[in-house]
Amino acid sequence: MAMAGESSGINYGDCDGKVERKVGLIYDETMCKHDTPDGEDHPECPDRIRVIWEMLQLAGVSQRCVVLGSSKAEDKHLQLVHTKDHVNLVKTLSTKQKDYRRNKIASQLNSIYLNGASSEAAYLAAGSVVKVAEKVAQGELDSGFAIVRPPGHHAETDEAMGFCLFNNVAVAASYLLNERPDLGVNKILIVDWDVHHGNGTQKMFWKDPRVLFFSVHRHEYGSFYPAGDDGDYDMVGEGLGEGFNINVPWDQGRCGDADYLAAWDHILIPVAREFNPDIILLSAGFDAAIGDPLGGCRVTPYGYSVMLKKLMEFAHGKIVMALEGGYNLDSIAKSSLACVQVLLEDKEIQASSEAYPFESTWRVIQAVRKRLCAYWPSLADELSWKLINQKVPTPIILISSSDSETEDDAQGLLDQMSKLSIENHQVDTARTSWRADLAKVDVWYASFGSNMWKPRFLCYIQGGQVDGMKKACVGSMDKSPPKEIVWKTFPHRLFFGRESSASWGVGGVGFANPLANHNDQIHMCLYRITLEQFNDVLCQENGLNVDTDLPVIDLAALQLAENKSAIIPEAVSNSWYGSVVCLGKECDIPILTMTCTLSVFEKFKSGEIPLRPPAKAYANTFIRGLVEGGRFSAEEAEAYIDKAASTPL
Ligand code: Q9C
Ligand code: ZN
Repeated sequence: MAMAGESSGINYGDCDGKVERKVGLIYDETMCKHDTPDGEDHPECPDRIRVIWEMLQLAGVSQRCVVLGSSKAEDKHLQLVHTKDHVNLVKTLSTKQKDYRRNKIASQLNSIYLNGASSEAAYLAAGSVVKVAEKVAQGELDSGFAIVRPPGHHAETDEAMGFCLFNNVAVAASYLLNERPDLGVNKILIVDWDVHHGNGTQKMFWKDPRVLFFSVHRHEYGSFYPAGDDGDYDMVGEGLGEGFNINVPWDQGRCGDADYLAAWDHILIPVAREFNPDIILLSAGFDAAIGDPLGGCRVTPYGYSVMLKKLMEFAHGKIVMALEGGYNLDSIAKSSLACVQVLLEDKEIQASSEAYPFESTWRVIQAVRKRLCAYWPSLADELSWKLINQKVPTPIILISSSDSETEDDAQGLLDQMSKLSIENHQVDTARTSWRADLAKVDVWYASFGSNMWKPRFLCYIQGGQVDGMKKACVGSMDKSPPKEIVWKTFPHRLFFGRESSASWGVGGVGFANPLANHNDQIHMCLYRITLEQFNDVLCQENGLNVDTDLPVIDLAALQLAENKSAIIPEAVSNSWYGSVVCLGKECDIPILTMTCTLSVFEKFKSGEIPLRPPAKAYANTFIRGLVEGGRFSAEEAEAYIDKAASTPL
């Protein structure tokens, strides 16, 4: 029997018989003892690593990993990146009698607290990252996650700061390069996705071409912690290390999956391909996560999982994750779980949770590419106009967006609107031209609800109202009927929810999980219509006016949906059918469906939004669709609905 503590990861293989990747984990309750001396609340709290560990256990994921005991760092390894004085300072914090001295030291440092357990925790945090890194480099593990605190990336050679005592990741990198030539690690990529700049790590490898340091962080022109110019994009390294330091400094604080993935796709991934690292160390702070009280950004667990997955194509997947920041307990637990699932290679990466990068994101990405293209030729090409203009704001959206929480936003909105009236001419041109363009492109609209009944769907094309509907549809501008109809099944989950809807009254209506799952099956009726018509259907489904100046889904958005499998156009992002999911292709034409966004799906799942059996009239229409389409007998159709309505998500 496996003992608690050292090594429980036995490779049973999964049901397909393929052997799982060996993923190492280190967690040690001793690191929870580092706390504020007076018991005051602090965001960098002991529960941070506890909740992560508990989540991995609850999800049954830690049981599939190789769990290692923690280790204390050796002084000589710490001194590869820190001064002797700094190491001694942290070491001598430990003795009980020195409360007063500890508080005095802490008060002289920037954003540091200390108690009697801080020293031991700092030694364990650094030593644990070293241990995982050694085992991954050695090949004993495929990858690993050191769930440690205190964090490390702000700690400088001779100074603790920003909740960090030793620079855990830097110690591990330096250990591999300088102490273990036998392991053959000559090039290390350090990726720092903590929302703060990894100032300590940057300085430690500033002139070292063996370490490519990449940090993406809030910067806001030097006002965000740690304030100053260090995190700017023109800090590229010096001497032999010139070009081996890459900063992506966000200039505003609301970045999410789309922004981070844009930085991945257009900076980090092409550079990583050129650099070709032997191993990747990940300063995995989760304070850019949605809900983080310090970060303010909006990266979802899905976003983190995609960022990580994209890194796994390098260094034979040798990735060492080390926890840095992250202060929303729920967010860091979920994000960590998503990442470990990726390391175990058992998570399907599907769908997206956000529409488009901010305009400022493209500005930053372009500035970084320009500054670094001399060192990394893959950054030299100009980004296409189409790519950076994929945002589709219309005046209607801006007004209906519930997102204008700050004065800043309100001002931005006003600015945009005044611009619109000045540039009215342009808007008029757009109004007349987009329809003609999109009328030339065909898509399959895949319906899974009442629209499977053709007469009901035709209300969205020709206008009108069938039996059971509480209100009429205006129809599309182009009233031509669908060119073709086919039926197919897809691996998505059908469910019914909401208290009531405008079209059907009291009771649920149909949704599909925006994410695919091979255990699920949904029946869909595919109508071949033009992209212009699809826009009008999407607007009607979401209660928007079809007479918009700009399309909700233009060609660039269609392209994006095809690549990313799902997008959330801003115009419908707050509506029930706010996510457009691309299910694949049929005869080389993209199949699009519309359903709720992933975040709304999560609310259905948690019960925050009610699951409800379908409204009577809705169910009847739904059944007629399946029966008249030749898919099912009436009994089978009813059973299909009953099952979807009674199985929990
Ligand atoms: N006005 C990490 O995430 N904030 N450190 C201090 C002072 C410090 C964050 C604000 C934030 C440190 C590892
Ligand atoms: Zn941070």
